[in-house]
Amino acid sequence: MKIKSARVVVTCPGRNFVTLKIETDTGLTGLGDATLNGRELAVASYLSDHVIPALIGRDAQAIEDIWQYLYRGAYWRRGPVTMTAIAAVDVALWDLKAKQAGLPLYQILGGACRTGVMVYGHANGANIAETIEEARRYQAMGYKAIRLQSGVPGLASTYGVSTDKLFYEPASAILPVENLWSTVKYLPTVPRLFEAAREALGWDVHLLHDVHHRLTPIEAGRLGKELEPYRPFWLEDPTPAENQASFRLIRQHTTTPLAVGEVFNSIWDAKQLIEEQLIDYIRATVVHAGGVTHLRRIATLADLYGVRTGCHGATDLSPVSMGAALHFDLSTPNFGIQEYMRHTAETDAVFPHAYRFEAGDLHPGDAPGHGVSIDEDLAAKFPYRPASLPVNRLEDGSMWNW
Ligand code: GCO
Ligand code: MG
Repeated sequence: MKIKSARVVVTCPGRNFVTLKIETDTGLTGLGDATLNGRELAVASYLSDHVIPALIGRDAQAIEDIWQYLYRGAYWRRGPVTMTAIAAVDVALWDLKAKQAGLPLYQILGGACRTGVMVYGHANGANIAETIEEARRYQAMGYKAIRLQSGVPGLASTYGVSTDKLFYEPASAILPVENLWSTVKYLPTVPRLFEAAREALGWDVHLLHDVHHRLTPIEAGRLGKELEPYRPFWLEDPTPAENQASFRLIRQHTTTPLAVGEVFNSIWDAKQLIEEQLIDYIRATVVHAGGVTHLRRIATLADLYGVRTGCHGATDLSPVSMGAALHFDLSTPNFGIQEYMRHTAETDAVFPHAYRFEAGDLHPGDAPGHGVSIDEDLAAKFPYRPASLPVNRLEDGSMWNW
């Protein structure tokens, strides 16, 4: 089975998605997601200008060799653009291999080792009461795990709070919107939110929270400690993770489980965090961390150290990524949880898929491959629209992490 052609499809059914479609001489096609929020065209160019020409004529079954060719063969290794492009090729090739075998991808990856993939949904509101009302809606839909994000008194906006409750989308204007941040205002609100949530929702539901890289390590230690009585499932991205050793400081102060890595693109970003057991969940995803091939390597390392997976699954990851992630989740022994932000009806129509939600779990379905396709005629009706993620400033005007 040789690669005959490949092309990049950019579409915007509500938000931008970049998809790689690989066609083989046997007539089979494979799909990979190449979406990098706010940097879509950089990956599209990397694929069209540098990767696709090198793929034509190769054996589509040689997934590992092609991965090594694109990774080792690029003198300028790693980085989100390169690794997202490699991921798109990798996922499309796994899709092809499973289709060729006539099996759902999870069977090729070793078979199911659980009955379903536990997911968490996003409850958010302008204040604590609204967030809890949302969380009740998620509970009623059957979710076993819910992320709580609430507005902060005194701040006009904050990460994770949106008007459109099911489809949070932070990328908007052509140039980044500027948000204002205050750690002093934020810090006391989270324990209050969790206290109110436990009172209203009980203890039978997992509760999560995303700090979105905004604290210093010692502030993160304090927040983790203050949340301990409410038994959070995890505290996510408490601080930026370029300095992996800084998580030692957080660990010294709290037993609240930590989840990190949605922005990671390689095993090297997480090596120390995993080997020193500084985190509990690794958030790397198929699309931004080099595909199924590389994510499996990260998960295998994590398994040695008792770290479980908790793959990123925001709406900027296309249904193709969600499909591939679910096959990975179902067949990975140290799976922990999968993030699941629902896509809009337009997005679901452009990407028909076999996965389904049932009683708090997602299941990838049993269609051959990863089970997600693209309706290219419909995709063409939604042309690309430039959009950027916001930036953050402190109240004195200095730049901060968004
Ligand atoms: C999450 C993430 C997202 C990111 C988004 C950026 O935990 O789901 O933090 O909401 O902000 O994916 O593109
Ligand atoms: Mg996050």
